[in-house]
Amino acid sequence: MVIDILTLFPEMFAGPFDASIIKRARARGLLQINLVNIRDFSPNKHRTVDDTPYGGGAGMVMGPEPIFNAVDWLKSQRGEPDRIILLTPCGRLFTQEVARELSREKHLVLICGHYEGIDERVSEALATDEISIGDYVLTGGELPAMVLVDAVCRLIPGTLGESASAEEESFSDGLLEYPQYTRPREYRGLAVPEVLLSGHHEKIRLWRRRQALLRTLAARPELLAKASLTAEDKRILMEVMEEIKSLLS
Ligand code: 4F9
Repeated sequence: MVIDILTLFPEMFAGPFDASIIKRARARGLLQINLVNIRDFSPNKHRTVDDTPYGGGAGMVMGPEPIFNAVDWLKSQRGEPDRIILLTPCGRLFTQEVARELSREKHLVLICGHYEGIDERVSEALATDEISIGDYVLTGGELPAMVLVDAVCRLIPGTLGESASAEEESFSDGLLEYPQYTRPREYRGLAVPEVLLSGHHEKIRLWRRRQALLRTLAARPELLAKASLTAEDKRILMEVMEEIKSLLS
């Protein structure tokens, strides 16, 4: 996959993209990240990229020309991208499902805005998608772009290596993950649950599933309502409800 990132601050991306899974994916040629400095496409000799808003108001607005020019240049280099994504609080919420959808594409362009906002014509006539990573205001779209690249990268076949599977993890079945433990068996008086030391694979599987269901019910009940539960899941939840009833009687 090729990901072109348009930003006024390419230096922000150095750390996160040069470590761990993303570093390995790039080294293996599974992911090519290309940082494009929007300022290089300014239409004037002062290299400005922003201006005061029409109609008045505080702050500066990023103008359309540098962003349209940068995308035109990218298209001339590599052809039409699959998606041109603007990171903005006005976008649709980024979820694991959106990450999965984007991981099937070959070529993404991400546009990171800054200042008080971006000229509306970028979303009107250039972007194919607008994505928000959550309901908070940041100083720019750079951190959201990094979040998107991280979540998408690990879904590209081959990036996680032999041992790990993206499908076994949180959200793949709509539930939170069960608790994990490693050595030592007891730490500061805190013991590892006995069942995990038993070697009884079926008991362990059932315990983990129950924990995942209980955790999701307690912390994120709205996820449980949306999850695709098996007959076994429903039986486990019924048992839990019976246990709660007997506690209250
Ligand atoms: C973008 C916040 C995407 C959340 C961009 C200020 C942003 C954002 N998700 N905030 N510029």
